[in-house]
Amino acid sequence: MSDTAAKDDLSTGAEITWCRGCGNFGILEAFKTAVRALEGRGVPRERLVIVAGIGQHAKIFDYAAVSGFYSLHGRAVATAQGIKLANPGLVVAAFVGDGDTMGEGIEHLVFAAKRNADITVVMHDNGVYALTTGQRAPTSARGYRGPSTPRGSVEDPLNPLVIALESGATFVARGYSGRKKELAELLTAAVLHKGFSFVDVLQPCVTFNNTYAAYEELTAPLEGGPLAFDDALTAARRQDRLPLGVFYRADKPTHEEALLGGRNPAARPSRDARRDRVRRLLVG
Ligand SMILES: Cc1ncc(C[n+]2csc(CCOP(=O)(O)OP(=O)(O)O)c2C)c(N)n1
Ligand code: SF4
Repeated sequence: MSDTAAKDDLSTGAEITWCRGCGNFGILEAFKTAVRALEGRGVPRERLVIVAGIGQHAKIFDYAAVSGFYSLHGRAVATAQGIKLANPGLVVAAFVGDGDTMGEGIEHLVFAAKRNADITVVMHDNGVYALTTGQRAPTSARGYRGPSTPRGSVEDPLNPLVIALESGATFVARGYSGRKKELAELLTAAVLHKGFSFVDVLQPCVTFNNTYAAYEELTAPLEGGPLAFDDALTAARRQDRLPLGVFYRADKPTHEEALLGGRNPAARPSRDARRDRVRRLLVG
């Protein structure tokens, strides 16, 4: 378990306000490792843009020295799509909460996956609305007790992997903040994937939903992944084990390719093209 963050070239100097032992530390560390791995794979950090929602997870934006955009609660996936469409030359990753993306912003996830937007969504899945002090989230287990469900939640949780698969995501993976090396590899592969990537990261919240013991017992590497679609769904539905790895991967044209046909709206036109435009304006 990691409960501090080392100072390095990707640190921002901002005071880290996560609780000691929070799973978000593991995600931050894995992301930094992934940024360095991506630089070795042709993705310089200057081309990388991160987007965050609002919540404990979103503070990763404050703690990782990468360009980006602090979005609204539930709107990080929509913002990430907008950035990618405005400049397809950028590599865009959204860090979202499970409350943020399985609740208020679930429609953005579904449609980004459906259209195969070429972005990566990393969901910090702590099964709770943590920043607002522990209310039940759409991913909270049946029986979860918090301020909004003092007698225990009477609802079953949503399954994020099944939603991503059924919506059309072309890269679907599950990681665990307690396995940082494997998580860094998953994040790297997700960002390199051309198309919509979804990584569900199991993230214990030591204050409101401490799942370390359960995850240590239940998580295990996924065997044989990536799997065929139906097998990926079956593996995603397992409750007796929580497999970790890439469940599904597919090649499909991206939304940006389909919509822009290779054009980059942010690219500066050539000198000749600019001169032609001025001539047309002046001469008609
Ligand atoms: C539109 C809107 N609705 C509600 C809120 C209040 N709010 C801020 S953070 C949060 C919960 C965050 O939970 P989650 O997305 O799971 O992130 P976590 O804090 O657990 O990382 C809520 C409801 C808000 N800021 N904006
Ligand atoms: S409340 Fe939970 S999610 Fe927030 S910093 Fe503390 S342990 Fe992490």
